[in-house]
Amino acid sequence: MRFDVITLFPEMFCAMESGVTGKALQGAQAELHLWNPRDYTEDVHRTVDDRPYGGGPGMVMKVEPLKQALEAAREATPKSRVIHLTPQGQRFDQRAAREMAAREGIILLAGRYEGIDERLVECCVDEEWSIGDYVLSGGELAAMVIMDAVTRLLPGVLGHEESALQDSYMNGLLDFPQYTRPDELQGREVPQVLLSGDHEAIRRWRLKQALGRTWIRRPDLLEQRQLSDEERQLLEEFIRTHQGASASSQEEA
Ligand code: 6GU
Repeated sequence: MRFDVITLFPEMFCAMESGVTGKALQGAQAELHLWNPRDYTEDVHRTVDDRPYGGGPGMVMKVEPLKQALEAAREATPKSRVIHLTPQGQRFDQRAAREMAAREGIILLAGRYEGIDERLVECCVDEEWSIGDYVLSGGELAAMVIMDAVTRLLPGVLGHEESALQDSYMNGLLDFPQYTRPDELQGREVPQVLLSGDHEAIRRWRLKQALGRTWIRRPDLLEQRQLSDEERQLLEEFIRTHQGASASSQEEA
């Protein structure tokens, strides 16, 4: 998959060279092309910002260099849709990541300052996405979040062991807890079932933990998801032991 990013800070994207995204960029699975509006300026100061009509604090990205950079990217990859990263966009989630991973490429437009001219959005942007309800200083980190989430879903990027199918959210639940050596750490033991070698018991325990955690921490995710008979039964067991445990801790208190 091809990622084209329009950014005033191309050097930030060296972060993509590490880990899973780095491996995908080295292999044939992902490609990254960076387009800097500053390279499309024509004045001696290479100006990339401009004053907002109507006044007020802050600056807006200067139209002409941004438009030129965007047009150059679109020419290089005509089938890719242009995605503007903005807190005003739709909320990005795992479903959006899966959908984007099926595309040949995307052009990610990372705004800076107070944003970009609305007429550029109207003429040249196909989609607007946000990564959450907080304000970042620019779209670059959001672009990298999307690149990471999408890249790990591309065929051949994750090995068998770390398959994305097992991830949190792929099944609509939070992940179960993980443990590694030693089997006792500061008086805390690894749950016995994980040492038992009973794969079916381990599967059921992990599913129960995933359901229980989701019930406690993200009940909204459970409301969006149908439970199988087995899942419903495991969650009921979890809730019973959870309520038993919190009742006895209240007695102690
Ligand atoms: Cl996409 N951009 C900016 N500047 N801030 C954000 C965001 C995007 N998503 C969440 N906060």
